Amino acid sequence: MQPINRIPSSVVATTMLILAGLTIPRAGYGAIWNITAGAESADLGRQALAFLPNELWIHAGDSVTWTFASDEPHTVSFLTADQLRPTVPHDGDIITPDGSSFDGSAYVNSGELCRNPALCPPAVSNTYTVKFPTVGNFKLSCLAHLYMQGRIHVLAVSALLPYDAAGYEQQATVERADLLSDVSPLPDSRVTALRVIAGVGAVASAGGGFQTAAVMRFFPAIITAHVGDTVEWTNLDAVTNHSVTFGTDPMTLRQPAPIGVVPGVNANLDADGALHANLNSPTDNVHSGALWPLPADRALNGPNPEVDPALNPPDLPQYPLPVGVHDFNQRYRVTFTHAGIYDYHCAYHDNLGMVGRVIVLR
Ligand SMILES: [Cu+2]
Repeated sequence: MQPINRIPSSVVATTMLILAGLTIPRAGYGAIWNITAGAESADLGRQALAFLPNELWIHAGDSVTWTFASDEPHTVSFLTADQLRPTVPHDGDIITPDGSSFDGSAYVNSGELCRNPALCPPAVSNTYTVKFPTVGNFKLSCLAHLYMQGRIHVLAVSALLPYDAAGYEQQATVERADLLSDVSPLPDSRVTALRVIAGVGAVASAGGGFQTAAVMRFFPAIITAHVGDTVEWTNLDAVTNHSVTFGTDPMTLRQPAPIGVVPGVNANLDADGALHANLNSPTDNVHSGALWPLPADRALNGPNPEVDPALNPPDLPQYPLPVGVHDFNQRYRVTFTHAGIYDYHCAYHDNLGMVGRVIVLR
């Protein structure tokens, strides 16, 4: 073997550059990984509330660009370890600039973005990029949807990555197809003449956390009743809130309106806890408030004693509850006192085509 000082320095330099190029993965130079947030059917009724794929292994120094692919808005948000989920995810929240870095020390949040930026003001783009300068495993959350999560595993530049871009594309395609066909839109046995399903949805899980499949439709969309009949709506979605809204949207969507104040258009509680409104005319305004699925029970005494408390969260994985879920109910009833055509909508998802009609005959 020749001593290295016998080799011209230019040859050594060139050889080292070639070796460097061969042994250091390209991603080490700051690769950008392109994935998507959200997916929807052509009619917008089926929504995948998911990061696709929801788990990614990258190198320190790499960036991830999410393209928002649905009319339903989502956020790309990285909370710090001790940070609680913001109370108001949609409005007035801190938004960090496109291209922000996340290393676990400071909050990064895209704000609500969607496929068409014009539908998600003040957004001007349907992409958001986050740079990951340091090694770590980071949880990704959508602040608009509680059960929409992901994980970004940031590895040392020398580490081998398990998947390439094509591999992630394949995973995303499978997860997308699965979520967009996940729930049955019409469980026939539960629909009778005067009962309407206000949305169906299910929570699924992938390696990086929760994903949600939701069908944002009323089933059936058109229903015929007679004067004096009561129609009942039930939200069958595991986590997505919907509303039954006749007329104009109130200022606060979460609260029912009006309640006990407008003669003839009152919304009162039935004995079984369901809100119940009376409608006299298609021009009356009534709003169910957010119809939420009932939350699971909280765990007694916090940690499971069989598990090291230091390793076990104090509550079940579903908790803490999203702030503000205290006025939930899943059911709403309306009695129609006059004939007419009554159009209604979900105040949260009418932009996706979640609308319905009750034809009231004499
Ligand atoms: Cu809805």
